[in-house]
Amino acid sequence: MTAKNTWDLKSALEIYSRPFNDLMFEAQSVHRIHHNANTIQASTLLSIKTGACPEDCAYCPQSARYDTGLEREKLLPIEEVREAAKAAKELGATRFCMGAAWRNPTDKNLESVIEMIKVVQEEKLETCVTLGMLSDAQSKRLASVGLDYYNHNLDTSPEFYGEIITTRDYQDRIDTLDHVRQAGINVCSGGILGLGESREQRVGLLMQLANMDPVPESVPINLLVQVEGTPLFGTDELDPFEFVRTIATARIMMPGTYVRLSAGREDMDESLQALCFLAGANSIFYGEKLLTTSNPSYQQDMRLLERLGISIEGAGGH
Ligand code: SAM
Ligand code: DTB
Ligand code: SF4
Repeated sequence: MTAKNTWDLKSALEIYSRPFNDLMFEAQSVHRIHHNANTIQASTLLSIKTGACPEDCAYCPQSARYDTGLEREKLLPIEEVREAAKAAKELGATRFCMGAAWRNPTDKNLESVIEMIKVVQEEKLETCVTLGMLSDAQSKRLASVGLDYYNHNLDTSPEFYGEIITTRDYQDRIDTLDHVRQAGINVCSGGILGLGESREQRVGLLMQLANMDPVPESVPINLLVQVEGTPLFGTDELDPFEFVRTIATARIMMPGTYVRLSAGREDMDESLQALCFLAGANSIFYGEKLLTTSNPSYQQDMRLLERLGISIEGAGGH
């Protein structure tokens, strides 16, 4: 048993604010103790229910409250899930993550998703779903079918959270993560940067994640994809070095965790992505689409990884 982490804002901020080269050196040193420095994990995303979400997350193109021109869709037919899983496997992804624009799934919704999880398992991929809030019983039901990961993000620090989402509170998110953890499912939880938050608030998010007991196995760090029609469209762009600092600090605070360079890679050039890997990011979303917005193409990513000498973990033949 390892002791629970008790990071405070002062010590976490001290790390985050070091001279850039010192921070990068420390992050890379920690990274090498806990991970292979030249491999990354790759997950492919599929939106199984798109749009018309009742929540008001100010960054999200899928909220029914904002006119983003998104077509609302019913639950995806199971054969489309199978095809997408096969294609992801073929291209070298090892985990398949299905997302639904729900506040929470009904028990009937959950059974439909379970059929999809089984189809993905048949393709010998790890499974992850992100469906909104979950009850204790629903988490146990997902665990009983062997779901590997549940994604539910804290998104930002508790202090800034109310500026971004009003339809559910921070504690609701923590409760869902507790249910998932108690059920024995691996936890994937992270956040978004570039929402207009302060440096303290970026560090505040990392503190919340790093002080969880145990720490999430997977921490996605998204850069806001600005979508016209959402309240955050037009927000001042985040200094890219602040993004890299957040990744490096996450690596130092959560040494054994997979830190995922998530949404927003399309808006980053390749040198910036390489800096993120150097800072300790060791996972990506791989595939031409995130949930509703675009991601770099397979060819672009393959070329980048080849140029950097990075390979995808566990991808047979790749
Ligand atoms: N509805 C579920 C929920 O909110 O938990 C699952 C899907 S939701 C789209 C998953 C996560 O995607 C959000 O928590 C947020 O961190 C991220 N996300 C959504 N829109 C984004 C955007 N425009 N840019 C970056 N990340 C985004
Ligand atoms: C996460 O942290 N990022 C992914 C996944 N978990 C579900 C979603 C990113 C969504 C970006 C906006 C979109 O494509 O709709
Ligand atoms: Fe709905 Fe999830 Fe988007 Fe929030 S982030 S509006 S809960 S789909």
